[in-house]
Amino acid sequence: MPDTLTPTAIQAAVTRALADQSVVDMHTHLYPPSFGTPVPHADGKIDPAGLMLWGVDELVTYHYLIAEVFRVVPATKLPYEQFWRMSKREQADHIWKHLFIERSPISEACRGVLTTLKKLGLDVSDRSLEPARKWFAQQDPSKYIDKVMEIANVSSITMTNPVFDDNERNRWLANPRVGDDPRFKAVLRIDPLLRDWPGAARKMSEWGFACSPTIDDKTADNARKFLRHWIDYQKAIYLAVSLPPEWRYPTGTIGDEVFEKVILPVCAERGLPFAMMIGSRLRVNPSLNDAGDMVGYSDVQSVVGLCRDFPQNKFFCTMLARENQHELAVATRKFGNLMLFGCWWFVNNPSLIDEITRMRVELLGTSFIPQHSDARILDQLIYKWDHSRELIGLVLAEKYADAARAGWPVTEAEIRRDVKLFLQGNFQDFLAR
Ligand code: FIX
Ligand code: ZN
Repeated sequence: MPDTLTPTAIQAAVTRALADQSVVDMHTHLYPPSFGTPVPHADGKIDPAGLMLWGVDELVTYHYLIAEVFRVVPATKLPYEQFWRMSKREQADHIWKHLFIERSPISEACRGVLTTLKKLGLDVSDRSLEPARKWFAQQDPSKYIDKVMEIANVSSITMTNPVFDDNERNRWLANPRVGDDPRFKAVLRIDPLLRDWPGAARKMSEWGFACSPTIDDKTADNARKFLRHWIDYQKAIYLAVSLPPEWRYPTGTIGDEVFEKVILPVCAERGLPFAMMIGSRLRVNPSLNDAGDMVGYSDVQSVVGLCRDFPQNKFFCTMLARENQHELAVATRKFGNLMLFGCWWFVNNPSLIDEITRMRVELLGTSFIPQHSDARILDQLIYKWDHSRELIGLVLAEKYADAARAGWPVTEAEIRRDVKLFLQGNFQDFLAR
């Protein structure tokens, strides 16, 4: 029997295994340079509406931090419109002053900025952003992606490609190869199909896929054609939506038909999973834009209904509310066509990542995907995975030590095997299944 590890040696083995294992990051909002970048950099070609976000000013103006700064400098002091009229640099200076200088940067989002800059070798102990700005301005975007992927030990970045977003869609139409960067994989994001069918039907009709507000056979056929077209165009590896807390299945409304006649048949036919990110209540404070969304308690039984009624379909699922995590983990025990993933957004905090990951290991063993980064800014890969690797490691070390105490000969090789499943295998196997 290979060397069995003692409980103390297990922690070190788990930490090594997690550090050495590259991640396939299954959900991000990141883009390669081919989608353009608004960030000043070495060769200077800036695209104000470019989608590749990176660098210190983008890091500091992450929507998580915009929500936090309006807590300490309310809109009665700095009106929202005035903030949005400021340049990215001025917004970053404002946030840095109020969340990092005049108060201690101890929120998870603030700590994330610090971890990222530190791991890039950028010293912020002088509390100025200027040296970092100078450094980022010298970077080449494509080379910088390689650098960040190396530091974060991420081997593949899965994008989120909302086809109903004009800026995004026009970039695909302008250049069919815009997504052909081997470091990135595409995901067909189709929220309007389930959040606003009439609006989606109107747009698909404008794009040559005639769809009516009701799902008659012709509409269902054209909507399926629309999905097949964009799956091929983007070479999408799965389809995805985010859904509000109120979402239910079945309801007897048009939403059911969109699932039954459009999305699920195409996903099954193509063998592609359908990802449901459930529980985001959008724009409760519209003045905050992306920072204005919040969480709501959602219905796990609707997910159960889909998994039971559509056994030929594969489903990824993550929920936003802490209160849904236990029921969702138990539901996942019941359906092999359901893959639970990530600590999404408002549960992507150390105390909750620990609680949720611990519960999932206890209920699901090694058969779930513990995390995704949801990075919107490239550099965030560094802190999102650094923080999550540490937290996942604490849970795993404890669970292996428990097994060892119960007499199981835990080995480093088997820890590495399991860690590979957690950070990439479970995702890739589910795609291929
Ligand atoms: O729906 C989503 O994919 C969410 O992750 C985003 O919309 C959200 O704004 C976010 O960045 C969460 O981390
Ligand atoms: Zn996301």
